[in-house]
Amino acid sequence: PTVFIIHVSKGDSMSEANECLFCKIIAGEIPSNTVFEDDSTIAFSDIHPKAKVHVLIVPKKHYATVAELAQRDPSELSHMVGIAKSIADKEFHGAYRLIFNTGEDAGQSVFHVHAHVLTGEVLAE
Ligand code: D5M
Repeated sequence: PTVFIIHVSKGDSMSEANECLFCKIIAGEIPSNTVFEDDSTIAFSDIHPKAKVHVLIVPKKHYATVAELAQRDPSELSHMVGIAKSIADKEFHGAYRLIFNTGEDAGQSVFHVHAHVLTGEVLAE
């Protein structure tokens, strides 16, 4: 008999697509207020805004954390930083705060890497 070995490890898009909230947004299965999209990256409004403009920038490929992204796809990380700048240029003369919560104890709740861009107003410290 023919034996098929299907290898799905944690982190593969095949398994994550079924469970990951941001993979579902990227797939269009959950609606979002998209403010930017290209082949590799999407940006949409955070549902619990912590500033006048609060956007999440998300690579379409699933990486759990910014550390994993930096190691496996550094050009995507720098692409995200460029998108943050262009959002802030449009919204608030290029002033913005860029946050990557990393790990549950630092407040990461969605384990698909995302940059929080806070802008649109003067930010408290
Ligand atoms: O950030 C995860 C962020 O994701 C948090 O600020 C809320 C936001 N969030 C959760 N669900 C949605 C949907 N459906 N649309 C938009 N934004 C969402 P973390 O750094 O992982 O805590």
